[in-house]
Amino acid sequence: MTQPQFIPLSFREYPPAGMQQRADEFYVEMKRRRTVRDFSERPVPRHIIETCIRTAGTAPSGANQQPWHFVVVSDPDIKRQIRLAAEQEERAFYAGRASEEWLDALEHLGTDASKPFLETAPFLIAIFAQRYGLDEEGEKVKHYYVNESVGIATGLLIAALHHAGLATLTHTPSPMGFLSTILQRPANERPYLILVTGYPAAGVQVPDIDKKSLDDITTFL
Ligand code: IYR
Repeated sequence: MTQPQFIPLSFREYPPAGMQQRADEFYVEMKRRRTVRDFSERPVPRHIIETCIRTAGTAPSGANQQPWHFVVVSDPDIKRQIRLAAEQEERAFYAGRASEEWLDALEHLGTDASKPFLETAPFLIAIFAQRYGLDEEGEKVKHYYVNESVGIATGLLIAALHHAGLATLTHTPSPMGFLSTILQRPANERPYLILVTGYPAAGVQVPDIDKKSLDDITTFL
């Protein structure tokens, strides 16, 4: 075993008032975030996406294995293939694969099997979870807490894109196996979700829903 190496922590402390202000400002910014389902075709510079993915890549992960891969799709032809495959699954979902209970739970969102945003939005970020890693010899390396790790990275990516001034949609057609085929991903990777991003379409409206209160989501002991 090699000895673990340690370096000084780069940590910033703020005076209490500064902490409160930072916490407040971040909350105000994040609560403006809404899932958008209607995107503009306006292009977005690729380096914005690159920086936001770098942010996602700072996420903590099980044993620091960083079990994620981001496939950034802007090619119209590949976007079209994804749209067609996703809509095929969604048609089966809405026409009977989903239970009545599930469809009832979705009703207030007004979603259906039509997914034009998969072609309109300038970028689809397909996020893959690496169920296991591969070492230099191609041997399997066990990965820990894969779902948790990729979920945290995805959360950071959503926050980073929002902070940069872009709208997002977390899209999870189910099943999503077609993504591995279209995007030619290796067998150790499983599609996790598609993060659709770009500018919202002009005049877009969102469902009139709100978030639970602090009391509803918290217990202090
Ligand atoms: N994947 C489907 C259905 C859907 C499921 C959930 I859970 C949502 O929060 C929203 C939609 C679709 O994209 O329409």
